[in-house]
Amino acid sequence: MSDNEKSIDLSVTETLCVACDKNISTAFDRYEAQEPECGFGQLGVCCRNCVMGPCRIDPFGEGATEGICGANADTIAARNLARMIAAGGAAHSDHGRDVAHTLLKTAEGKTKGYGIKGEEKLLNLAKELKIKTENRKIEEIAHDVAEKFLSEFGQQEGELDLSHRAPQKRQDLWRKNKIMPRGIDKEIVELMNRTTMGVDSDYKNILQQGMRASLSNGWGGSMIATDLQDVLFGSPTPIRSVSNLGVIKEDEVNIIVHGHEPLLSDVVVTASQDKELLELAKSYGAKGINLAGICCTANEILMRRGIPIAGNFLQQELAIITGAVEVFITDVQCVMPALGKLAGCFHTKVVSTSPKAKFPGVEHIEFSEEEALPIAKKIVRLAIENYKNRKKELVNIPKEKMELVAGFTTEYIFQMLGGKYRATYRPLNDAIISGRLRGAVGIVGCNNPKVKHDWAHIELTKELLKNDVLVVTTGCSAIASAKAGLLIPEAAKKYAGKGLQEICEAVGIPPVLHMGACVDISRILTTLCNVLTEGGLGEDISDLPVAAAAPEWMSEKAVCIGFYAIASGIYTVLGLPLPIMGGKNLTKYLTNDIENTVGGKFAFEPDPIKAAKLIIEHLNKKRELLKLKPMMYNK
Ligand code: SF4
Ligand code: MSK
Repeated sequence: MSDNEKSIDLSVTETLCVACDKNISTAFDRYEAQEPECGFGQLGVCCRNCVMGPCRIDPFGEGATEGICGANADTIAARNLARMIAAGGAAHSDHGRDVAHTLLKTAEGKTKGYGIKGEEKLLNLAKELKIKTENRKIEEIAHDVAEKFLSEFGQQEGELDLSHRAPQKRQDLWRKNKIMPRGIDKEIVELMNRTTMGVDSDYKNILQQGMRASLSNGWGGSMIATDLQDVLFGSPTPIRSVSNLGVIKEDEVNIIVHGHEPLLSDVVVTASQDKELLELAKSYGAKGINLAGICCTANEILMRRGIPIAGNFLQQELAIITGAVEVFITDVQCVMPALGKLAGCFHTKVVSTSPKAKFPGVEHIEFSEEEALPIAKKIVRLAIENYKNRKKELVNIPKEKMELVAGFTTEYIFQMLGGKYRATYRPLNDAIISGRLRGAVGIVGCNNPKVKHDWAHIELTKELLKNDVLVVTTGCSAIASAKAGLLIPEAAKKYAGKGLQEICEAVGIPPVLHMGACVDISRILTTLCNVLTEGGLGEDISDLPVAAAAPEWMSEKAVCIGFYAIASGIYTVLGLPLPIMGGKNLTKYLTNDIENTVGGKFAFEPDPIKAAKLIIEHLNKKRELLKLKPMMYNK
């Protein structure tokens, strides 16, 4: 495959040429080295859950039709998939736990570099959790809120508090089908237990627990992460910034943060603006300190502090290949182990910070909440001192960069539509009811070298905009949209159908709303709850003309998200199939029959235009069932 075929982003194809000249391999090359793919793994029919195996099922029925224990293809594929849900849910939920823990320590006055910036959000949360607020210090309230959420990780029975944000009908459906999440860790542990050798072998029963574990993430761990980050760092409001590798500066000390948790990246922002460190940078001949981010930690500090985005998942190695990055800081999730070796070709120091995520050949400076700011300053100082080692002849910074507006939250959409004093979702509901807007779609998820980088995200997004569909986005898809110029209000005129254009112009918003990092998909869920409460669009999430898509997904977290989306009643289209196709009954169940139980189901469609067609048909079907008016402009 030529470099031009690997991405639609010029900054990527240019940097891949540089890598090729220098004989440096990236994920794009390593993907090609893996071909042909292992068919058994791809179809989900390889099991290594015990050492009587590994066992493989022949998808053509010519060899083994069951494992040594008698597990068939559906059981094996369901167990493998369930373990992906458990791992993905564990990642997001552990993120939520860390944030709750930091809030607790901050409330106790035991951290350096944090405060409670989102007091209004905290008070609303306390009210929701029935925690007393009158005549109490804000720290006392924060302490109780953090403790309450921390207790939900180990809770053994009952229901997760935030699941009660779901519409009544949805909650009843979860209870009836025994998928209402009881405790966050409990659901993950039970799923791991059920999928171990000789426990659950009924694929539907396995995925019932899969859904419960996924819901404990979507309406638990992830939602806790989002809400408590807003308490600690403040709720985002729309903010302008810039994206793509062109944000890296030739004459400044460049620091890249990559990973997921803003606990570290937020204090790095503070440290990079420290006067003493700025002076130090100047004394080393740099004009300043330039901080930029990759993946979701980038989305976090973009939304709250306007820090530029250097790129999405498949650009992490490319940032180092620019030759102009002094320090590349990582925390957890989506960090390629390749970075350490790659940095050895340049002056870049990769610094890992989480005790949970160390990398071979990488310097480790351990992060702790108690000493957050001093540690962040130490890392920034390391970057400044490394500036002198930059090799000018190795510097190749692509010029591509694009303006963006990010930071739309559930609360902000409420205010933006109605104005501060009569906050309401009414205009949004009315736009859907009147046929100006067909519906809304969440486009989320990663990049994957199996798909031309960013291509599926952008083609799908543009096709939906053309058809008067409002798009909300998070994660690496949001970054793809940013780089393609879809996150600016002017994009409405260029890409949106007439109805969507009218809405965007009236409210002054882009046609694609950046709602944050992967954990912030929880913001999309709460927005849908508010739309339902506003009235006129049914009683349950599954009634709404909405859908979800992950056109270039790769992570186990995406599997978990997909499951909580369908279990919340949302039709979800994946650009790459789940690795289950060897289990024919299981595949039929997840792409068809499960809709009768939870109102949502999966579809797998690699062609983004065909995926848009499937989604539009789904939105039209929901509009018909709600007896909404025909589309105003775009039939
Ligand atoms: Fe084989 Fe069954 Fe063991 Fe899996 S659990 S490796 S199918 S014997
Ligand atoms: S960072 S999970 S590559 S979206 Fe959230 Fe991007 Fe996927 Fe990681």
